[in-house]
Amino acid sequence: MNIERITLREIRMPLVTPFETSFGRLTDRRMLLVEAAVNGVSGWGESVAGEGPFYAPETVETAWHILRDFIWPLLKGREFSSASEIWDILAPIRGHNMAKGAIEAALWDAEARQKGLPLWKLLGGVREEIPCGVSIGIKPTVTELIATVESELAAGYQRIKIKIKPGKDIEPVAGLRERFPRIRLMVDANSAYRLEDWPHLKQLEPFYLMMIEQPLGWDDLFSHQELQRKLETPICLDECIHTVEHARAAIELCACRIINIKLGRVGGYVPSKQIHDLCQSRQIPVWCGGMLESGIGRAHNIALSTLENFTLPGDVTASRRYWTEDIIDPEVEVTPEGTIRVPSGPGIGYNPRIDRIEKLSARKEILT
Ligand code: OSB
Ligand code: MG
Repeated sequence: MNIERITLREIRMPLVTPFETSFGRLTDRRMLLVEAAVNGVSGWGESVAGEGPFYAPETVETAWHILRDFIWPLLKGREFSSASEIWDILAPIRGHNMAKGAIEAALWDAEARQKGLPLWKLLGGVREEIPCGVSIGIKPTVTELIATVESELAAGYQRIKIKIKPGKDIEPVAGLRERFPRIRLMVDANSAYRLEDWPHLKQLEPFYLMMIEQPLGWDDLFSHQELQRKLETPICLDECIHTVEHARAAIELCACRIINIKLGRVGGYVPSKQIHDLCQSRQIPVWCGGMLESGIGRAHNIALSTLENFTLPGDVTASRRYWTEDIIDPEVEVTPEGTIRVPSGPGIGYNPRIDRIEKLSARKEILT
């Protein structure tokens, strides 16, 4: 394989409803798309970097810069036999996983298209249908939250995750549990608490949550170990796990009992699979996180979720939950049972709508 050309595009799309987390409120999404032209086919990837460095250190701007000024010079003119080699080729660049993950995923899509295979099969996926959960942003009132949960359950989703932050935690969880005693429920704090808050977090225990996602510092494994010792509820790590080494440390320290894998956060399919395999060997279940992706990133999350140890429902949902009109054809749909049927076409199995993508592009750069 040889990359003829990379096209970077930045698209902007308004969210159907604003999404609030402990680190901010989002009404629009800026997304960097990578199109890689490889021996006559196009592969697509999406960088999940946000507009600001508030979930992780990278931003749309840093990802663009790293892709253009450092990643492309390493890849340009280089012969490789499979996308599985890209992660090692990019090793001289430290960090910048969201930039690396976007191009790596695009090259996996290209390789699968070239071979006429669905990407999930090329990756060794085992599941033709994936279980889906939803992530619900912080709502102004418990009444609104309950109404939202009601409609997501009616749509079929198998588990509910709500975002929490100090002051918006015990009350919404208690309210939901009272109304929905039997649903699979979890919370995500996006690092909004400190270890000293543990007695407060302890108050969540009577609500038998499936897990508490990333309660403490975004890079603080040690405090999560201390907290997990004090809690019965499993801790799931998201932000903290950006390498397989961090995953190993988290598991050995017992800093978590579940890991959320995001392609962008860890740098692509090869590191995702390494973390997946490590977790599987240690009986740590994983699930696929989401970053409010457009259809391109969403399609990649579906492919990733077919790997064997993705046993818990992920934050992988229908296009219409976020977008009035997605950039892929067909859009991602969820069955009444709360699953997504994995597509059988080549590559990611959804077709990028190039006209629409071009129209939405605020910026474009072709690297040759
Ligand atoms: O922590 O999982 C997170 C969105 C943006 C940044 C971080 C997170 C999220 C979500 C959304 O929870 C999940 C989705 O895409 O549906
Ligand atoms: Mg999270």
